[in-house]
Amino acid sequence: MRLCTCRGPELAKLTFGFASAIIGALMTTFIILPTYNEAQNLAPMVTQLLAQPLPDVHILVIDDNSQDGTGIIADELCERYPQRVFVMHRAGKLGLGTAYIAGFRYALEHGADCIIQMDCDFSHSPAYLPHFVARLGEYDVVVGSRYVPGGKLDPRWSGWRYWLSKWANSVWVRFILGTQVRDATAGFKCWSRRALERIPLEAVRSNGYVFQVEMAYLCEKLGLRVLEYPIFFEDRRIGQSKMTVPVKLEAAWRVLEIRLRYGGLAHSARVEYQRVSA
Ligand SMILES: Nc1nc2c(ncn2[C@@H]2O[C@H](COP(=O)(O)OP(=O)(O)OP(=O)(O)O)[C@@H](O)[C@H]2O)c(=O)[nH]1
Ligand SMILES: [Mg+2]
Repeated sequence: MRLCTCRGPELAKLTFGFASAIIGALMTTFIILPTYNEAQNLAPMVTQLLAQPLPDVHILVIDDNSQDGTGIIADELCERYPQRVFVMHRAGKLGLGTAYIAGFRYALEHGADCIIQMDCDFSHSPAYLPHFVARLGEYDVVVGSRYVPGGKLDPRWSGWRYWLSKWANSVWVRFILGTQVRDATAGFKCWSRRALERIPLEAVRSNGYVFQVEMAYLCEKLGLRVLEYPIFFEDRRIGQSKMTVPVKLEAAWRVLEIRLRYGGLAHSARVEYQRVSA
């Protein structure tokens, strides 16, 4: 006699598919894509995003007057996908932080239930989106994390870059701010409306890459339920990084500034990570 062999993985997949279908079907999702010189990445990225099984999805491109014509491509995409793709043109390179704040406000004003922030260089794979959205019933924020079990960095990263990122997350930010999240600099996040409504966006001042850290810190300070979901972080395929050494140094000292501005972290952090099946 054969006992019912455990169909755990299939059952989990089915349950996940069902939950994701239900949650996804009810949600209006806005994807915020800040761009600066992403002419070769933008159109393929939008195509892949629209191919994801998310029914009511809108993409907002926030372009800072890119010199390589990204803004013109964004306008063409708006025409090709009316009511799906939108573009906000800004006068110049005004920074990632203000781009995201503007995008969050726009999404909230236009009825978003779920707001996704991601890079436009394929470091953040669109394939994760349905998985993130499906978890917003239980969590307020889902973070695409490189530093939880199952998460992975592109092996093409140099040892120096790997070390610096790991040190910034595991030592510097944790030590200064006392945060629990393992990938505090993650730029791939899925926010529920209720989470962004609780964060005082007008108080968020970081504009460069440390914006991600300030938002992660506020999530914990406010006791939002955060899930770190392991991702494979691929190095950008085309185009140039805007992450120069001065930008990195500025980010490091700005962590101190966040600490001074908000004071000590109240013990309200509720961070978990998605366990991956072996
Ligand atoms: N609107 C706007 N977008 C920006 C700005 N700076 C960077 N971006 C975009 O933000 C995303 C992240 O920038 P990246 O240059 O990839 O920086 P990064 O991901 O930290 O660095 P890499 O790991 O080297 O790719 C990309 O989609 C950029 O085009 C800015 O000042 N304004
Ligand atoms: Mg990038």
